Amino acid sequence: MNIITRDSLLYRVWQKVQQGERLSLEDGLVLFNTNDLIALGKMAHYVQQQKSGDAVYFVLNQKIEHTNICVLSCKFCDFAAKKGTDKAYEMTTGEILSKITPEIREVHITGGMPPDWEWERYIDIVKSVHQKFPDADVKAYTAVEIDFFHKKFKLPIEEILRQLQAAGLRTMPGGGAEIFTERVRKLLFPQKIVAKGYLEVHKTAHRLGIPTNCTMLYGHIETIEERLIHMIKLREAQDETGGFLSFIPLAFQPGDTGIKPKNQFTSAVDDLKTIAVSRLMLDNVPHIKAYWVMLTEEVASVALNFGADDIDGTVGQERIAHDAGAISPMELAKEKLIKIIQEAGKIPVERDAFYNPLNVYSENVIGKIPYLNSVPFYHHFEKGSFKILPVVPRHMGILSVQKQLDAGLFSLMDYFEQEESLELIDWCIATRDQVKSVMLFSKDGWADLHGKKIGITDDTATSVKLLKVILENKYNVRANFERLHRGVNDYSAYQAILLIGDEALKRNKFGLDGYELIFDLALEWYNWKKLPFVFAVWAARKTLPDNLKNELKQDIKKSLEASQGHFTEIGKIHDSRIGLSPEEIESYLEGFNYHLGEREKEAIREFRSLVHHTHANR
Ligand code: V47
Repeated sequence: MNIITRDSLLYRVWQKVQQGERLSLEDGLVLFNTNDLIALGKMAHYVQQQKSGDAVYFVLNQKIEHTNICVLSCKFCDFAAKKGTDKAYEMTTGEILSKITPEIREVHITGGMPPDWEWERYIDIVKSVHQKFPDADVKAYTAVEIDFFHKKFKLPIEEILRQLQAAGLRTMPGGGAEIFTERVRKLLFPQKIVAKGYLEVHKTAHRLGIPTNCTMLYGHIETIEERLIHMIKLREAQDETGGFLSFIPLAFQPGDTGIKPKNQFTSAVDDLKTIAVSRLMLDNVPHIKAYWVMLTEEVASVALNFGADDIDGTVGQERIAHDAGAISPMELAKEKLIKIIQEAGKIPVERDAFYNPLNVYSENVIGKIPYLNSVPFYHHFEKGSFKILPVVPRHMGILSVQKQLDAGLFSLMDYFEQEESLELIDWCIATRDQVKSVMLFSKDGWADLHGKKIGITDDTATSVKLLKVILENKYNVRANFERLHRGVNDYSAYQAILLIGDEALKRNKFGLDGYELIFDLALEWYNWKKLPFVFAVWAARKTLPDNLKNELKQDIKKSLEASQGHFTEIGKIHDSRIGLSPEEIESYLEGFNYHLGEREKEAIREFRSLVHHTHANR
């Protein structure tokens, strides 16, 4: 992509972005200081497109603020009240449940810190919501609240999180980060936990398999440098655990806080810059949220082309921002959210708390597997009539069954299941011998895995089936399988772990602690059958009009031709993300055959018959 700007410093940062290089604090200052807002937005949009394609996510969510009574007195907060005052309120569990309706998919629970609530009451809220609304993911309690529980109830942070998780907590909100520097903390919220405490709570949650969000409150007394320090601290924590799902820059609402004049909101320019800079600095955080409640719908809508790929949700009765004078409505209907996203030229994707796509509101959508081996198909893809939705293979299959996708690179098993409605187009992802990215990390050799527990990736059915076929038919071994969830996992309960995609590629190089043996499933297959293995095939919905099918075929062909012979360039862009050298990436990509030829078709037939005629079919 080409960006024209008269800001030469900005152009230098753009070159780093294109190479996939990590940006420094100094680069961040260049981004904030530029007058070329449009070029900055385009840079962030480029990164956004690489991460999320054309998708913008929203969730049908309900915000619950169970009480505003708070022992803290943070200067920026107009929501909190002291017990016994007119403004103070407390909700019973029954009142909380009465606010949730069956279509809600995420319940976001946060509140003040009252002096007299028992620990059981917090657990009861999570448990009751989870039991009465099992389809709604509970996202509850900020790091500040967790730290408050830890001190008040004298329980270790890990124990608190474990108990909440057992009660039904799925993810955690990012509130309470404010600005990490001590200068700001002392002036605005001296009683709150320090940056280290906030990050420790989140990292502990990540290790337990609870993904979280992270936030930054901006537009009050902080400096630009302090915003960047804040982002860099979050980026470092994410390097350690990978458990942050999204980053939400929260625009300060002055209200009656006295910190700023009542009507002096952040400017739209500052909001858009902050969103764009976050996208560029936080290279390892998957999503950036434009929280319409604090930005207004208008600014949030523009932000969807400035790096943000999430607009939060319907929200339903928000209080924290509105008590401080937010001028946005207190909730938005689903149809309104869809319209905002469509008007921004994006695909509205209704999601769950883990960013799994539930419904896609657009036509001509192509699914894109978010793994390195599919990059040659998409790197030079000129979208024309299509929009691109990155989605892991399993969800591509689910969306296709629901007729919400028109074409894509389907996992082979998903294609088998939908052969009646899908038509193959001439390309695939097939190995020559080894694959390097579908790997079994094991404590035992094949024969000793009999009766053992194997943790398997939740992302695709094909690799899992291949593993079952190899175990049962090649080694006559029956093992027990348990699905891992996306993100951080505790592997200790498993004798072997099946990983795929970039994670497997990384672990293949650096190893997985405790698992000495590493098996390449495609190589196992090749040594056994002397055939390639086809992991994924390009297919389009049979009902897609012929002109669009032809356009798609041309697009794929052109993109693949433009990529082949340029794998080093792709390698340079992706090396830092994957942790492989550009040469290693080049050799990895060269190991694939992308054309669906006769041998690949024979391999598909062989695998299909093994899947159909063996126990592994179950
Ligand atoms: O922690 C308080 C902030 C946060 C004001 O994780 C204020 O998905 C602006 O964290 N002006 C709560 N902000 C909101 C929050 C959040 C919102 C949406 C989604 C998610 C998520 C998290 O609001 C507080 C504080 O940082 N806040 N007062 C104010 N006057």
